[in-house]
Amino acid sequence: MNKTNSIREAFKLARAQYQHLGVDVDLALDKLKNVEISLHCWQTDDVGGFEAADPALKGGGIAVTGNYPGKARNIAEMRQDLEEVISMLPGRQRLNLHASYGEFGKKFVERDEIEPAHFQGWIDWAREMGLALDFNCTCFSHPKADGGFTLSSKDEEIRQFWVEHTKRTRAIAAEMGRQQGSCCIHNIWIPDGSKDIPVDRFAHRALLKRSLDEIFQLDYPRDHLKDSIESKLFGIGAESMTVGSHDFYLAYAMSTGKLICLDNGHFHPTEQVGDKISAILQFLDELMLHMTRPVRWDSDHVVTLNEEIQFIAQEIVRSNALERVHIGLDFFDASINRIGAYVIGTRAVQQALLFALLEPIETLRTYEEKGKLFERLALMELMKSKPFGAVWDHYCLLEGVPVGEEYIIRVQQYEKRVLSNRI
Ligand code: RNT
Ligand code: ZN
Repeated sequence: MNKTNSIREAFKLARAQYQHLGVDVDLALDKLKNVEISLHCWQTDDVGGFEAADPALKGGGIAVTGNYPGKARNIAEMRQDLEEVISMLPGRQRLNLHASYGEFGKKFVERDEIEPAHFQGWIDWAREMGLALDFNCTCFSHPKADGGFTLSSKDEEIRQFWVEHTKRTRAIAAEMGRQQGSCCIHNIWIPDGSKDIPVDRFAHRALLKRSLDEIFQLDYPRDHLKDSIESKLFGIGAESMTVGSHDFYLAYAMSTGKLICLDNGHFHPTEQVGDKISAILQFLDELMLHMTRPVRWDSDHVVTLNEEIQFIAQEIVRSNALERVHIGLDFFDASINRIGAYVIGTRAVQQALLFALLEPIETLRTYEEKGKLFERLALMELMKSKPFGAVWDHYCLLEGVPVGEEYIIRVQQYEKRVLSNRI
């Protein structure tokens, strides 16, 4: 039997097995196909950006390690890489850009001077690619972020600088949303915090609140722009306090109807983002996720199909919230082939979603309601060895993307043909 036929046969048998358990595989695949994953642009170049400023300057705990050859050196290379990545992914993607990736030409454009025009090239390229864009203010990698505080700075000039920057990035995001006919999510993450014990946490948080109020003064149509705010527990050099903590942003989001962005690297190691989804969705219409893999700390390793990611996917699906939860990726590993990193990470999230969609949820719920807890646990365990891989492979086949290990070869070829020439 040739390879394609064996994938088809395996799928037929797998589908029958899921059917016996009351799971509709075709319905699961239909749902999966419509889930958009927002690819973070910053894995292409180690969060460098293409401004004239020094890309090595990061701060706030964004630490990229590794020097694997082939990183994108300019926007053309970045697009080339993203096109290659997307050609290896099933399903639908978006692209999540940072403000530091504008097309500024040779001129240095200050962050408080950026405009939609600097992103028109991205909007046009994305349209051709059939992608929608999401966007972020870039409140790090800048001399005015060096003091450890941006939107919560006690230095009024610095605070205003970042307020102006973020007002502008919202305007750019709204313009993206308008042109692409799909709402753009604008996410705010700031590095603000302090290494050692501060005595004026209150003032910094009051300043952050004031800045956000100023930034959000202008309303945009909700089908052009939605705002999300991303909390964090700590960063390197900000171990003792992070101004934008989870309590702070959750309270702010609750009181203003903003989206909260949950990055699963931004919590205590035993705290689970999966558990937060059904809690927050009782009060907020929508939320945003940054899917990542923290290894001992917020290390931003490439996402793999681990229990943490599976739990998040299960909770989205079990809460029937695929349309209320916006899924983005956030990792940056410079120690392996960067294109391969994207493919591994995105596929891992998609696989987690598929695994969740193939759950015999009705049976599990019935067991739970009847107090049949052994049966519930047993069935959840059994699902782990069902032929989920056969469903996934067939999905990739239908989507016309590399099946299984084929993408390893594709990544190797791209490395040889393109990446290895970037020296
Ligand atoms: C940092 C946050 C933030 C960044 C990106 C580059 O800890 O996770 O989302 O990773 O904005
Ligand atoms: Zn993040």
